[in-house]
Amino acid sequence: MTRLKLAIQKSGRLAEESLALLERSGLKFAKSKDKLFWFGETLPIDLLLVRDDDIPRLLLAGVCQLGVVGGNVAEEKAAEKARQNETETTLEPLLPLGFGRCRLMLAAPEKGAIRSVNDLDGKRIATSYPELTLRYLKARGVQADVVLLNGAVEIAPSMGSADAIVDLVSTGTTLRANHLEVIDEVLASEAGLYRCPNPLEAEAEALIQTLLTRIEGVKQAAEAKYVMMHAPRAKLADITALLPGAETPTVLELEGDPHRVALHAVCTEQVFWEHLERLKEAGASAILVLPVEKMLA
Ligand code: PRT
Ligand code: ZN
Repeated sequence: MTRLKLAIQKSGRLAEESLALLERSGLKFAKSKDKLFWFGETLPIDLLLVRDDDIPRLLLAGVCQLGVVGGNVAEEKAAEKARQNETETTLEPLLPLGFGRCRLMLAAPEKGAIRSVNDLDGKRIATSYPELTLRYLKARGVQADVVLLNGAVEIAPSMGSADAIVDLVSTGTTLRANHLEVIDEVLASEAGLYRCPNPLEAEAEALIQTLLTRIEGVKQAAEAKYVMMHAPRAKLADITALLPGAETPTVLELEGDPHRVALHAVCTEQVFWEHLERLKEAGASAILVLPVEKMLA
């Protein structure tokens, strides 16, 4: 019987949401005491809980077939492989997951001499992402020294050990606290489901497809709403056009009222108050918006 191993971050920014997504996709695990290996009880997919930086290597080595990791970490590994001319072994993203969003940014001291990437010639850049930084500089024809730091990158300029940094930013608070400002974006990142590069036997590939379909369903359902309302029969086309991401709605008779109908539709995009206000203006009433728990298109 084929079993797959899926690696997720053990603890950190991606850990909770990775596990929650898998659980919403119907995966249940027998949790072991050491918290490193959890046996999959509902699908033959076991969990490996590791440091996020280890995930690309585990996938490339075929120890795990699947992994949830930030695009920044996956791309850093891919850039390293590409530089070593091992392009045939890059990591393949299967699906972006919509959480862990951040941006890898070039930043420099506020109101300093560095205003653009072109001011970096001969300068020192501190980063935990040397490969992505080198790739970025090379693409712009800039020659700078890349200083590898595995933490506290943001203090390097004030310590005098670098002129600029390339670091992850989400809210920007860390940059502001260190009197740094963004000069340019190097990479936009979010968590993704990645797979090992080598093809697997048919049963394993089918299992990956099952997981993908479920995760896609969970992602869609997270935004989807079931919308119900009463509407003038004459306004059906107008009202349908106002529903965000809706397919053909279901139309039901309203007992004793030939001019109005009940309209039900699944909206696959977010439904805001503005949408409801416009529906009301178009003649709809008794509008209800319900959450959708699961979807299988
Ligand atoms: O122990 P392990 O190695 O598994 O974890 P880790 O400490 O390496 O990673 P962790 O948990 O901090 O981050 C895991 C992943 O979350 C990263 O690889 C990114 O894909 C994603 N992510 C999203 C972030 C951020 N947002 C983020 N803001 N990772 C790090 N940061 C840091 C950033 O490095 C900087 O120090 O947060 C600081 C900036 O945040 P703001 O909000 O002040 O801008
Ligand atoms: Zn890490």
